[in-house]
Amino acid sequence: MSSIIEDIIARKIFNNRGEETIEVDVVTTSGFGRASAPAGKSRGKAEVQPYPVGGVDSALKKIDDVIAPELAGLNSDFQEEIDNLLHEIDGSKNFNVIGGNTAFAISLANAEAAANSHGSLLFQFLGGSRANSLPFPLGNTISGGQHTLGKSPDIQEFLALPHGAETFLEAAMANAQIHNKIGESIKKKDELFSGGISSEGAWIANLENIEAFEIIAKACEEVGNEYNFECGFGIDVAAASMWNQQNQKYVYSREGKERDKGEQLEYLLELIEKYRLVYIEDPFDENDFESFSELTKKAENCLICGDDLFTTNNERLNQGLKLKAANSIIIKVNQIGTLTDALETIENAQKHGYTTIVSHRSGDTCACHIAHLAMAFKCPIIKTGTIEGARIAKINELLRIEHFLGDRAKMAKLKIN
Ligand code: 2PG
Ligand code: MG
Repeated sequence: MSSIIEDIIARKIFNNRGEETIEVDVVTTSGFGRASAPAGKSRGKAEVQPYPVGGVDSALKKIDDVIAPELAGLNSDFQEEIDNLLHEIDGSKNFNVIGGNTAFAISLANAEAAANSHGSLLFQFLGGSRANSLPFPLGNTISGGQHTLGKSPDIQEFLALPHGAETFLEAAMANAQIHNKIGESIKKKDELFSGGISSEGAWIANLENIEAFEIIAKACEEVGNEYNFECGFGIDVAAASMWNQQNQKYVYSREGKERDKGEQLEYLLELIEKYRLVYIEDPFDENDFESFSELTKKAENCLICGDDLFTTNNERLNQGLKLKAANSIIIKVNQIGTLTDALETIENAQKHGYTTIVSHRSGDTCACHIAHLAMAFKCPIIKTGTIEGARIAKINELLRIEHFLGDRAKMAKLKIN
């Protein structure tokens, strides 16, 4: 078996929002890998630049003219070498020459091609034969903020986490059921509700924040009772998109309220207590490491997670570690560019006891590499939707993996009380 790169083929495809994205095939002497890049809507300011000037077309040209000839003949087994070469070809700090999404698609397609060349599944190739822990699915059920238009909650995501499930199948079933029950509750509350969903498959409805909390709390409790295991829930505040730098307040436009840092902290602590939240992502602006640290100190038993805060960037994580800002981190490989970059961040986070959560993006394709990355790199949570094509592709891949592993499959260890 040989895994020498013979060809790199890149094309334009579309994500689930109908936006152009890049797809890359890596062909080796005895294998093949394919990956496509997702896209964020509420992007962190420290993320790498997704495409060069000229967008996807210009990225494709760079692959054909420069990257493919440079990579041809290399061994796809040496992921780090390939990823370093992508940095070298780019030459900038934030991939603004070739584009972070270009680097992402090549990097992931290469990993898959290497695995395939050895007749291995991606998660086993990257994680070894002991990679048998399934992540818990953190599933978006109600959308708000920048993921919606018009009247909806200010908070971007209301996420179910069935952390008491004993199998991935049960967890995925519980999440789908919670989503379903939420839809029924919204319909009862608002007869004009017509069942709209966001690009992540979560309900879009005319709800106040507090109504969304009540509805998801009830659904999680009912489904938890039905299945006889704990179904918790949490939120992605995506607070950077609410932060008004000028008057130093978080603007809750739907609620008609503004909160300064202190009020935001109090508000979130009240929500944690009242609804026993198990998860809060991006509770403060992406540059406010201190407030993250304060909330982490005060909110025991709740995962306080940095997404826009860290942008999968190891330097930003190190900044956070010094202040003990957050206790968990979102991993989106295309925030940083390559698999090697993301792995460095994952290892650093895990070494310091942070819970690592591999995540989809709001604009996504049916590619399911994140399912394999969660398995390979022992991330105990995968953040994705509960329904919808691009989300269910990831859920279904984990179901295939669980089925394939049979008796060896077990759920990850997750620190939630
Ligand atoms: C987030 C994500 C995914 P986006 O904020 O966590 O849910 O959104 O991909 O738009 O950055
Ligand atoms: Mg987020």
